[in-house]
Amino acid sequence: MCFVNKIIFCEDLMRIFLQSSGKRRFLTDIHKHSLQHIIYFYHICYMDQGENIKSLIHGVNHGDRRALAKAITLIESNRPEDQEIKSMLMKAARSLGKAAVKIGITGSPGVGKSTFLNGFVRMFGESSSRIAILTIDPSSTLTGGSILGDKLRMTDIADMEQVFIRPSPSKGTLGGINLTTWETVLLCEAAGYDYIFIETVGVGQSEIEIQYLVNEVWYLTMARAGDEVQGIKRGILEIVDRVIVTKEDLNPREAQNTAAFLRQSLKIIQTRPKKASFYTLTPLQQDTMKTLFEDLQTVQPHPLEKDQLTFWFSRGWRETILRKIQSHPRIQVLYERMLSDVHGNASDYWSAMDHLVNEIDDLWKE
Ligand SMILES: Nc1nc2c(ncn2[C@@H]2O[C@H](COP(=O)(O)OP(=O)(O)O)[C@@H](O)[C@H]2O)c(=O)[nH]1
Ligand SMILES: [Mg+2]
Repeated sequence: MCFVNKIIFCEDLMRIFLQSSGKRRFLTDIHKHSLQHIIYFYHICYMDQGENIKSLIHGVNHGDRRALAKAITLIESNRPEDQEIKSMLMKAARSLGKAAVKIGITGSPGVGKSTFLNGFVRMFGESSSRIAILTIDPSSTLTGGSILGDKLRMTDIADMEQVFIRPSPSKGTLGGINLTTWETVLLCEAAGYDYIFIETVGVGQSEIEIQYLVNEVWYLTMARAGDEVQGIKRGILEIVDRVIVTKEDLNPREAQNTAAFLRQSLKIIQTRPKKASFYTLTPLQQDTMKTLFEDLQTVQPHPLEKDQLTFWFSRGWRETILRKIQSHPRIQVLYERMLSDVHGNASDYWSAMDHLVNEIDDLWKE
């Protein structure tokens, strides 16, 4: 049976199951999932959830990459009905594994982040270290999917036994770091990965927010002329732990100049005691990355700091409240009505907002 037929067969099977048990909730979304995911959701839906989570988490904890992939797929679900099982999964994962060395790789699109990871991670070679690479899927509205090549650039390491590569959806957030990315990191730690590299899209908020997810931020930049160096955003320079000037092969002298200029700038910008380290290298040539690789060995794994956890806690809280309010049927109906009134000039924006807030107040009192 070909793949499409299998999907159709599975869909029919699911339809019968769903209709017979009155659970229709997956019907509309069914076509979005691959065969594997359809079967997986069937399991989640119809088998004892506690048992399911137990076996899934057992797989994750014992290095089963498919179980890890499935667990990540589950936490990526936005469906309200999946939130409970998602929370069961994360509670179970929390007590497992150990802290990994977490590195954020940031820098403008095209600077060479994916190429760098491909070359750098290959240097782990036969070592026993296990490495997870999370790339924020740039298929967001922000980049229009123009830089979809992350995984393509990592062909040298994609088949390495100890490497797990996973694109993470940006979910429309500017720059793409979101709660799911944090939860994915926790799952990778539960799976016992020693190193977790997170490649950001390199634009928008993600450049700054990556600091809440990792032990170190590595900023990749290219050799630039003097004026262009001045254009580098101050925000990123304040938080960066290592500055890496890539594509040294194209113009070694300019690469050195860029590094020197940035070193001077950082002396003024960075107020903390530990200043950033500097490297100029060519991701396509392994020998240029040796020093950085040796320096990585001195980085100790540790869990996120209090201020990092505060960031995720407050973001999670905001999202939870929002979901709760937005999903209330009365709010949903009123929202649609208010929006249409504003479109049709029957109401102004401020009065519409007043109505919505009053409705929330009423719900609050009930
Ligand atoms: N000459 C040269 N080209 C490079 C180097 N590193 C990356 N590139 C090229 O730069 C382009 C963008 O690289 P990519 O890794 O996709 O950048 P990303 O968007 O930051 O992930 C690709 O065409 C790479 O082949 C390098 O060290 N030297
Ligand atoms: Mg990339």
